[in-house]
Amino acid sequence: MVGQIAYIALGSNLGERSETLEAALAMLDECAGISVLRVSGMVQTAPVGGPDGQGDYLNGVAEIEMSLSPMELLSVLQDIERKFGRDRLSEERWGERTCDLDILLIGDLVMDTPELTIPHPRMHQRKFVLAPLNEIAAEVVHPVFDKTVSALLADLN
Ligand code: A4P
Ligand code: MG
Repeated sequence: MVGQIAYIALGSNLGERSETLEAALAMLDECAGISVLRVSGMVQTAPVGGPDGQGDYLNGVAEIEMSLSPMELLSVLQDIERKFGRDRLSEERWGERTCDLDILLIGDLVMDTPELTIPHPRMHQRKFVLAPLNEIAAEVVHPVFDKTVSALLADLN
């Protein structure tokens, strides 16, 4: 495949978290036009924002190669989330969820539309994203801040 490299954040804080994320990665790799190249370790993290009382997350990051458009990738990710029973209409913002798949980076693309903002607008503020991303993409440069992932993580610490 001649494609673009993208990074996907995975999160789950409901149900069988580890099994869910493994299955989501397998589904992603099965999609036409997507290959999962590398996956970080999955780390347990305390919930950031959202209502009180939700459980800890498992978070990780995957590197993929893809020949899809950004919107096609978003719709593939949302299809997978739905297979794990996510129902956005009944969810609170930042509330608990079985499977959250967010696009962090797509090459050095910068875009901001109502449906899709790339790079992910909160990735640089979040250790639960930057720590696993740093494991597999420390030298990748954030195209808006013009800093590597490892530098963004150092700024947070
Ligand atoms: N959207 C825009 N840009 C993107 C993008 N780059 N990737 C739109 C994916 N989606 C993007 O997403 C809401 C809408 O964002 C989508 O319809 C899409 O068109 P969503 O997944 O339905 O909702 P969400 O994830 O709850 O919202 P949001 O605001 O993206 O949440 P965050 O900021 O991702 O935070 N704490 C820990 N420890 N670990 C976590 O994983 N996650 C969140 C969610 C909060 N606290 C957490 C964690
Ligand atoms: Mg999301």
